[in-house]
Amino acid sequence: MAVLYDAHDELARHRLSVGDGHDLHVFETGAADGAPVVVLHGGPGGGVSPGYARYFDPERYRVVLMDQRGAGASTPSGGLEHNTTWDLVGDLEIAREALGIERWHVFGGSWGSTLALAYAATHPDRVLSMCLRGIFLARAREVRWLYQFGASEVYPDAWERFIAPIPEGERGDLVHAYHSRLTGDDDAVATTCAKAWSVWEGSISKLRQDPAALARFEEDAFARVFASIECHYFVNDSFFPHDGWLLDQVDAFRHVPAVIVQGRYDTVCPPRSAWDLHRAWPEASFELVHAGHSMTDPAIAAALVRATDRFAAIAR
Ligand code: STX
Repeated sequence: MAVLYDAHDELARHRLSVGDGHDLHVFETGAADGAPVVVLHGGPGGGVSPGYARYFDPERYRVVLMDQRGAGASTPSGGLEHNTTWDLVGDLEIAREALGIERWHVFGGSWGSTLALAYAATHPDRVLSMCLRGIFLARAREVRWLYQFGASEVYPDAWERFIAPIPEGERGDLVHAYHSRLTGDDDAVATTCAKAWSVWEGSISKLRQDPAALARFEEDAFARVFASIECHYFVNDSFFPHDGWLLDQVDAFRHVPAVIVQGRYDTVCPPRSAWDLHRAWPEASFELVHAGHSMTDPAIAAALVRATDRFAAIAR
């Protein structure tokens, strides 16, 4: 991972009350006078880790990392009430203002790309650039691919473990079958299901599977938060007005400098979505690289760092 910058020193750490009982964990690294960038994590519900800062030159960027509602160290942990895409978009504005930032770069992969696009669609004047990876447009076809049929055919071994907690008669709609168990009264069942859900996604995200990286997905606490927030979003069509809504918003942010980095062998968010976005938004650079889904896959990491190095020069 020599392509990444060294770990950054922390500049500041905040707890930000955004209303509805939600408090967000936000921290900053890099240079206080650097170009501001906000890092949007995946899931939803995945949380950020300090390593996400390593995609930025610490001398040129002020990196803002935040755990979205219910995720990571934000509280209430795993909270599903008042937790929608539009709440997360609103939180970005609250955070931006609280930090005294007029406009910022936006960096996000997977669900982080979804949220970046939703934010740019509604607040295009606040976005200096967009660096998007492993594109997820939250369309029904993408959710179906990941949790019903598609990825199942590439990873039949991991899939067997994913469907194991659900009785055969309910496997025709796995997202809803999981949702009822993740939000049900039986704590032990909810934990078993959360781990199966979380491990499924963790098992298929890298071009070369790394057993060590799976450990986090297997932790009870992480799995409960990650699975329940993801499932909550996906049974609600990620709170978009209609399927494919993001693709219809491109005119709002077409002018924003952007790069789309996509792994050819991404089985979590297959390249169809990045391709559809590229077709709708040819102005954005498009890089289809030999990699899977994970931002740590070497070709993805290299492309992301090239992009952030380039965007650092954009005037605020
Ligand atoms: N969700 C894909 C996603 O955003 C459909 C995602 N997958 N794994 C992650 O995010 C983490 C690495 C952040 C846990």
